[in-house]
Amino acid sequence: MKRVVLFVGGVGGAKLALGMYRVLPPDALTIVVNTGDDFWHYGLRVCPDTDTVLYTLAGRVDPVNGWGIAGDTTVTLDALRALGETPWFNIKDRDIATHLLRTEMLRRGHTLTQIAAHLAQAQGVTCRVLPMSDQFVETRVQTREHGWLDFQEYFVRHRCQPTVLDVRYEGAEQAAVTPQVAQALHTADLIVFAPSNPWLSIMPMLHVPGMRAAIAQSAAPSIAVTPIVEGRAIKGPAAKMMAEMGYEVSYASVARFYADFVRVFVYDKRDPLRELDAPRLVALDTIMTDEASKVRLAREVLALSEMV
Ligand code: FO1
Repeated sequence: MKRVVLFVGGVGGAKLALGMYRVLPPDALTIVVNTGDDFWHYGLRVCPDTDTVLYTLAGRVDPVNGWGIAGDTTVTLDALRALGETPWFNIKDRDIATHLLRTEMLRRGHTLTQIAAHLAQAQGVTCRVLPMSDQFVETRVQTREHGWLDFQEYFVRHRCQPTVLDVRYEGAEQAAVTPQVAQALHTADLIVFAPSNPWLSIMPMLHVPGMRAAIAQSAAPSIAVTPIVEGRAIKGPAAKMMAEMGYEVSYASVARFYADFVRVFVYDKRDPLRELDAPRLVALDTIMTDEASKVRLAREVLALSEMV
């Protein structure tokens, strides 16, 4: 049995996570989730990427948005509006229960890792879903128009419209790799980076002190999947951000990002093969529109581990 560690961000990463979850026995799969998008909102600790992965694997995710819970209601948001608030982040009623419980468990002294395990178990998710760290790390985005913004302010409030100048990961220096993540990497047979935004989803995880070393020290080879196809991001602001930060908007830029720690880079078969020294390039159909395509890509990525 191959033990796989999958690094994921939000909606795009959750698609490959679901494919892997369908293909692998649950104890062979560990999903490490970005928590750089986490923030406080109306006194609640919200962990969007953790919840997106859990709701997706539990079969509860809103199929239109790819985040939140299918069929959720907006009674609380409407009540807030009636009280004169203009909430810009759509936390709906059932989703709020998750944030309430997480916030209360934090108050009782539980770690993010323990809370994610509890939320997974309560929703019937049987693989391990591990936050990248138990310390709070918060991604901040420097924009031309508004200066430094919290990630969700940039992403949701300003709809990724401001021009990105820089990104930083606040609190990362004080964070640490959890024993659970370290153990999973130590015993892994394969490490996979999902098609998530390199700067907003993967980088926060790599900034946790010890994470790069744990990946490097693992005997497992690493494979990354492109989030950029035909010069466009499958989802989110990756392509726009890359252009604003001065990168060529192509899978080649993302492959270069991974060059020093990934052996194989999966680009999309719709794109031409480029000349790169490293990593080794493999073309697959990376577009995941339905469950069958998620399962197919997961199988094909796992099959690549035979050649790395
Ligand atoms: N994304 C939006 O674009 N608008 C929202 O109002 C929004 C609310 C939301 C609530 C809970 C949750 O878990 C995720 C939510 N997201 C929303 C998605 C989230 O901002 C992003 O998908 C990730 O942080 C990026 O990976």
